[in-house]
Amino acid sequence: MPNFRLYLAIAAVCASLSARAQHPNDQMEELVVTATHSTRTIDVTNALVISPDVAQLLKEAPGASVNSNGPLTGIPQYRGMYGPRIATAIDGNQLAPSGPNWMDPPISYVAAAQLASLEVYRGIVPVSVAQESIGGAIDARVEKGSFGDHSDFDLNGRVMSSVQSVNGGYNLNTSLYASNDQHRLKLAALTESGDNAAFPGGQILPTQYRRDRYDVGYGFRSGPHTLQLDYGNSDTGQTGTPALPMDIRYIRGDLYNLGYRFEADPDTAVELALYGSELRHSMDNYHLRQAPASPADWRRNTARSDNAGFRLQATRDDATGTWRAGTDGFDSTHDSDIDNPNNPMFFVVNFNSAERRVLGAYLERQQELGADWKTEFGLRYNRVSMDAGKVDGTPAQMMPPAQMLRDEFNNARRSQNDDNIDLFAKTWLQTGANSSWYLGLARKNRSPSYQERYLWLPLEATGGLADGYTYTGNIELDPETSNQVEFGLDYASGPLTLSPRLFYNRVDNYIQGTPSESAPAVMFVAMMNRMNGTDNPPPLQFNNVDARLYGFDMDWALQLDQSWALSGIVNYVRGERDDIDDNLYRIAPPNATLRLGYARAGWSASVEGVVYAAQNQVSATNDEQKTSGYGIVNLSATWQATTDLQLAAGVDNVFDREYRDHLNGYNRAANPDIARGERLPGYGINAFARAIYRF
Ligand SMILES: [Cu+2]
Repeated sequence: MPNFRLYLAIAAVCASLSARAQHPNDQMEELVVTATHSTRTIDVTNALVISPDVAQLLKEAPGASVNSNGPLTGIPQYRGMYGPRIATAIDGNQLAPSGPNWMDPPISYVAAAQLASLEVYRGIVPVSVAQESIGGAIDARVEKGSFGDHSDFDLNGRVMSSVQSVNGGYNLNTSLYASNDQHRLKLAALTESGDNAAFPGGQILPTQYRRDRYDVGYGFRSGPHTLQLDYGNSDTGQTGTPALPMDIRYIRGDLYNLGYRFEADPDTAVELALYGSELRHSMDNYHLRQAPASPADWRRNTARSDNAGFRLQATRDDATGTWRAGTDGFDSTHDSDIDNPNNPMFFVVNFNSAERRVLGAYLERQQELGADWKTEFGLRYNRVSMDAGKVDGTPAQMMPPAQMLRDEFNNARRSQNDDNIDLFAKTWLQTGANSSWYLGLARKNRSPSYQERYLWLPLEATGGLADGYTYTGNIELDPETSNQVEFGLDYASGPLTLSPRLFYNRVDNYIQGTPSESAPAVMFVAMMNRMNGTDNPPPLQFNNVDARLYGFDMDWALQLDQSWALSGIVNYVRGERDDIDDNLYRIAPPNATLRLGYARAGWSASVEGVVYAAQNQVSATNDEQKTSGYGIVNLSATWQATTDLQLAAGVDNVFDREYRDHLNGYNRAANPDIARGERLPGYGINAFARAIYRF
């Protein structure tokens, strides 16, 4: 474990520096481990979730779920939308995954132990928050330390460590901050790994994982100017993704950020960010899972994504509200090449410089319309430009249908431009001391992903849909346009708070795989079946259809007395096709969480029940399997042992219940305990412990 040695070296430096540090008068860690919400966002930063997958924290927010394809590859779902329909901002910056199947969703580049905050926007997302936010937005802020108030340097830091039983997983993170009134420096190191996870019927193969991460940050402040430089290095090693046809060999990322903030006067600020990332990835179907019997079927995929972006925003406060105006750009370029280590002749150029560029500008206003009435509205224009280079592959040199697909693709006009205009308006009306009514309206767009436009050969490279179908793209796709309305109430009276929301979302040109009408694509899959003795279904093609998503979600809390409290979440969403009689694929079933908590000075404990209904509203187009309902019970406790040391422990799935999470994919790897094609089980009983030490 060479990286572990580097981790220990950094941790030792941190520890020796801290020994000389002045003891900061830190705020005590919040003992409450549930989510809290404002009118705009739900903050899940302090949730006690032990998973290495940050996406799992989102389940603490009403409306949010996770499409999981492996231990590190949770794809956020919000109100039935997922993947590129949900914007993820890391310190405001975007990132496009290197994996054509989203083995590295943007949120996987957030280290849970280094979070300053993790928020899910509730419902309609303001246009200043993200370029494309048709289905929602997640805002992750990384802890950078804070400037001091005198010229001497203060040193402080945080060590967070956890272990869990279900996979023997551990996580160790050390962050060190040194700052005075002008400079702040951050060093952080993370290492984590785990073995294959257990479920009541055996093991889920392969679900081992390992990841290391290093971060350096430097901030400089002088008068009204603040400058921030950040570099992060993320290194994911051999990690299973049993719901996908291959497993991760590595995902290596370099992430860069340069931020500048100028406060012209107390009411006016200008912010500029320049950022980028270089992500390198390889995956295969033979090293973590049982290799295909025929050496001819071994596959390795090497992929990369190069991302660059900027944001320029001006904010001005006045007596009745705030103006926000800005411009932003994000460019990502993707390459993906498939080969076979047993056959040097075999190759497929899967994506060749597939580029997607979004340039945007927006204007947004928050306005107080009186003591009881406030509103927020805005307008954004995006120009989305996409292109891709020519492709080739051994199949196209040997099989006429693949040759036709290649030539058709290479001769097509692949350059595409979309002009998208987003609008939104939200308003809150306070009625009496306890109730605030809410109404939101929006029109949002999403241009196709590079997979949806440029996947030329029938393959499963679909941004992690994991439905088992091969797909081809469609260069001529139109952007999705959604018209959304949501309505709700925020109520707080004495011991009771609740915030129900009803939403309806009609999506024109929703991008969905439909049975392919491309004769060469259908012939290619049929020929492959004859050659390999397989019976893969005919391919799908990404096409524009119509869809609607609607439902209800709510979080609530009831303080019973000084120590006891009840709280919970209720989620219900339906996703339907509007053009034919079918359901949308991979939609979270109705579910509810009920938690009973006990808190006293210094410690707290909770028992939580999570109940999922069956999902029978499945997609016939994607041949989606139904899933039965289930319930599990989780226990946790937190103890503030000293001002500086917090200990927590718990047991998830206390009764070791065997269950199937509808949003887990189907098993694709050989496993004596789980048939191929069967939906992957949830983890069995998991005891865990976590310590956080501040110095
Ligand atoms: Cu991959």
